[in-house]
Amino acid sequence: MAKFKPGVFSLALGVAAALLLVAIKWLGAPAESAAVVPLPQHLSTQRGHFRLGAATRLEVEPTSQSAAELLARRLRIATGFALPVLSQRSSGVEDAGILLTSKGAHQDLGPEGYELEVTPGQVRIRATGEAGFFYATQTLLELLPARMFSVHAVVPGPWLMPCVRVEDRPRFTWRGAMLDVSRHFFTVDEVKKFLDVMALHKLNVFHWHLTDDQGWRIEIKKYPRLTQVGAWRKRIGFNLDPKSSTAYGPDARYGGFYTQDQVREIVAYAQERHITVLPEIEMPGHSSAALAAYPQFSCSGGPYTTDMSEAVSAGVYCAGKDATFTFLEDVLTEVRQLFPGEFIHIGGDEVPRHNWHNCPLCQARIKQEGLANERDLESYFVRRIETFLNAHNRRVIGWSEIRNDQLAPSTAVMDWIGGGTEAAQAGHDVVMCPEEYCYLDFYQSLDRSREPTAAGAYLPLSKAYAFEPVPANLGAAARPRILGAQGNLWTEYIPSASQLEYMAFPRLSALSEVFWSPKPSRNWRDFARRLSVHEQRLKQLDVNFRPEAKPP
Ligand code: TNX
Repeated sequence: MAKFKPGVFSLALGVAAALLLVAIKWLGAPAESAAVVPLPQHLSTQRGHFRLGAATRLEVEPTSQSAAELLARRLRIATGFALPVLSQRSSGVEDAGILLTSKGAHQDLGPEGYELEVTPGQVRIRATGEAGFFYATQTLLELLPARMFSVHAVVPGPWLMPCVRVEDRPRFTWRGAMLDVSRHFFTVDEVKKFLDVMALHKLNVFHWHLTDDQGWRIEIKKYPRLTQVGAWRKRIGFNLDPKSSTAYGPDARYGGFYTQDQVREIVAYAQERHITVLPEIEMPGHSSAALAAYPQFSCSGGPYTTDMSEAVSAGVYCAGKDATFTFLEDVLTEVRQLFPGEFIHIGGDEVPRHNWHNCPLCQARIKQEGLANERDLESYFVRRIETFLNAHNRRVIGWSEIRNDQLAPSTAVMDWIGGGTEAAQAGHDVVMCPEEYCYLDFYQSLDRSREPTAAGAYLPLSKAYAFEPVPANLGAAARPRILGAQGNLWTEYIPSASQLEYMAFPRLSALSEVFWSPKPSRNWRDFARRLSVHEQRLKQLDVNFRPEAKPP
């Protein structure tokens, strides 16, 4: 047997290391240099780089124009380059450019899919529609160095992208994030920043929880008291430090609201980023703010208040008065005109039905409609609103509790405490957001002393990443009914935008991958590697994320 010779061994090791270095250089960018979140369906890294420079041109056709213009605007902030966006016919094909074309795009990419090929001479994006072009540009940005996401000033290059071939399309069509602006108010600019970060994660539904017991946040012209009274409370509440928020009016009341012009501005801003805004108007429960303004639509006639420090029961509309339905239909008429999406969310969770038990008008309604009890009255309430919205070509979506045997076939259920499987089996579309995986108001650590006060439970990043939206007990035939899923940000304990970002990221980054990427590609270690790069992007974007990844 040959004797072990340390000199020969270290020589061999040295040669091997040198060969490896040469191989890496020869093969071009190592696979590690592409750290896209959410992970694309297929991504392979090739040799070499594309260098973005002041002379790079963007070549477009009408369907890719808007994505290219947004990209050019974004690139300009960090690079200082004013890249021209030119229609394909007017520019030479040989230019070292970024081409966004539908020519040769596979039809099976679907409306949101894209192909992206980066070679040293050209970046070629193919898609069949506007959303696909937009998502390609989000991936392209993530191929550039993280400092590309600088929001402040021009920073030094070089701007190299590794050569890659990407073929990508989402797993689910509903990839959402819910923001509760009732418990605490967030400004238009804060909402826009949230939308920007959503778009980077290829999320496409912004569920805007606009009304609840503690605040009504959307201007309704026909009922001005909703915002004059319902948008404000005496103090911050929830035992929070009054200084933890800046949402105070000139009279020191706490709260705020969006004018209809501001709502339109946000809807348009979201639309440009391929995000549908889903408005939620809570009913019949969670309605104290509306009832503080218009107590006549409650059973008792009030008083109600938005101020949690006073002992008033949670609000519920009176289901016995026709005037209640006229009021809600008027509100929904204005809401419908502001939001172009297919769905309107009508809440429906946690209805305090005991009020109805003691109300003569509700009891008369039960009798007159041949209903068995208050649970049936709740279904009647949903059905009446459903009929109204369906007649105006809108579909209804509501929380778990709205599920009953008589739901309109087009109504969708948002599962937070179960019922998703049953609803899907009964033929309803379903969006999954079970509390234990999707509630971003839960603690991120078991060491609560080092965390801001949060809702009681615990949802670590790794658990969010392990979420599976399709319920295990759902038969294959009903699986397509699961439209997708979303992360929910309830804000009882989140009084500022920076804390909102701390709770949302990176757990929403993990969820975005659950919603977008193929299930078999889910790999925690690989995600953790990409997250260390992604966190640098979030940092550049001034997002106050909770650091989770080890430095690269
Ligand atoms: C339950 S989730 C609620 C919200 C709270 C949340 C706190 C749902 C439909 N209703 O009103 O904010 O728990 O985690």
